[in-house]
Amino acid sequence: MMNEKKKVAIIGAGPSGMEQLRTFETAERDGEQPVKLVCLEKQSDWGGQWNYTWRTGLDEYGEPVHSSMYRNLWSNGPKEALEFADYSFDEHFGKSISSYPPRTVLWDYIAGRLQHTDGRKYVRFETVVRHVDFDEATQTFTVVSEHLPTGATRSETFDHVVVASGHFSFPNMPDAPGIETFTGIVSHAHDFRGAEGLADKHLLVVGSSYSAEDIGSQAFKMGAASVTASYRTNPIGYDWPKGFEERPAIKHIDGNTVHFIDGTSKHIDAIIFCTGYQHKYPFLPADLALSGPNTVYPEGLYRGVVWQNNPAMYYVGAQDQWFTFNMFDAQAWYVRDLIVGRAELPAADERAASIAEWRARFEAIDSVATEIEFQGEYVRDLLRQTDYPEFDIDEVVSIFNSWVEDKQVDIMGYRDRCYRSVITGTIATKHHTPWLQELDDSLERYLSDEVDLSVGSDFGLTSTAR
Ligand code: FAD
Ligand code: NA7
Repeated sequence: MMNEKKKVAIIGAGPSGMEQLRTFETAERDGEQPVKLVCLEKQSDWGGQWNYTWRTGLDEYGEPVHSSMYRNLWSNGPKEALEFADYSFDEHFGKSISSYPPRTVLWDYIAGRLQHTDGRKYVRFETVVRHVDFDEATQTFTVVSEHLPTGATRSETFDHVVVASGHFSFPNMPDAPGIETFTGIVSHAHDFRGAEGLADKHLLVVGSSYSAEDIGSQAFKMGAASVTASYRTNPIGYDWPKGFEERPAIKHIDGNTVHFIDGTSKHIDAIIFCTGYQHKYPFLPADLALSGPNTVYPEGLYRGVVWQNNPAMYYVGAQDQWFTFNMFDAQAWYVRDLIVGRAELPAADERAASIAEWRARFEAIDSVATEIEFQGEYVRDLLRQTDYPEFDIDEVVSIFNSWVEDKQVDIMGYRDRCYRSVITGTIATKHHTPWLQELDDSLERYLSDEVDLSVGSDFGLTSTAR
């Protein structure tokens, strides 16, 4: 019994789950496989959010559709800010590519790191986790899962559970007075799949964060008659092109007329609620489930990954995200090291003190810049605990800050900017077609050498890339 390998379940094979797989796969290549590993993934392929589906609502098995991504989605931040430190874009594509690739290209990159490894053998696809319980007597988790095509259920025990099921899937859908009288289409960003159908329509997006900004921009690109973004707290505040404007909160809706709290009103054909997502883990009992708002330092997680009330359970990717893939890597490396005993878990009171200290720093965040800085410090702290390859976090923070400025300068042109990789030093290649003119988002078109620099904005090289 003493020498038996620990059993570990990873729930979800999105980027976070795949990165957790990578940590054990790396150990295996180094000649050791310290655990018995199973990854349970409800979709038929890996990639999580990046695994696009045309479906909305329920899937072919009646399960809630996971991905909130849309056909024409392009990276909303520079790829240089998320690059894996142990697998560069240059290595994957064999050439320099632009800083803001479309969804298909990023999926290819994420999958590419595991493609030539044994990682996939650990994943049970089309298998949804139904329930997780912890038994105090045996100190093990029971994980009940269902193989969706056959309906076969399975109950297994594990020493550790890594929750990597994402938190941008269950819509936060508020009400609005009179919305039941609205005759156009009402939806949430989770179900948005493409803006072509919004051509010539007057669109209202509710919210003032990434989804409102990007879905509004997609609609503008595809020829919407107008785009209005309604904010609750602060406007997004960019210099929007003609036909794109911001208004405060909705007061009430009367048929196709939307009234705002500043006394103005507007004819609207379609409303998309871009009002964020809930932390929802329907397979977890309350004592194991993270809840609360989408923040860069959720309550109850030591070093952002260890469930304080039961430190045999971990969450990867549970934070709001500036850093993404490189942060998930740092988290996954640390989780692996805790599981295999390379890193030592402090006692409960020490962990509580650390959580309190980070939460105090989190409460002091008062601007976008300090939030980015905070997340950079968080990733740095994790990296110090592991042997994940070092990368220049200060430079990534500076890339994020330039990105924020780029959007202020030209919200419809920021994706044409180029940054320098902090991993390889390579400067991104300017994409052959400006984002606003590019209507083909396929991998093939993106990687083709066709050059069309005659149209669109020419923003040039950013200062950090020089
Ligand atoms: P997810 O990608 O959500 O993956 C979770 C996985 O868990 C899924 O495969 C799901 O099927 C599986 N799962 C869930 N529940 C169960 C269950 N009960 N049983 C089994 N499996 C389960 N990030 C960027 O870096 N750049 C971007 O441009 C960007 N754009 C985004 C745009 C949108 C619209 C959204 C929603 C997110 C975007 N993100 C972006 C953030 C994105 O969430 C992360 O890049 C990344 O996908 C998070 O990885 P994850 O593995 O933590 O979660
Ligand atoms: P976010 O970033 O969580 O933002 C949610 C937005 O919705 C934010 O602007 C909120 O305004 C707004 N919100 C929330 N509730 C309401 C109500 N009741 N009324 C009006 N506005 C509301 O979600 P996103 O979907 O934009 O982004 C999530 C991920 O998807 C992200 O990682 C991206 O990369 C893509 P607030 O400022 O709180 O007043």
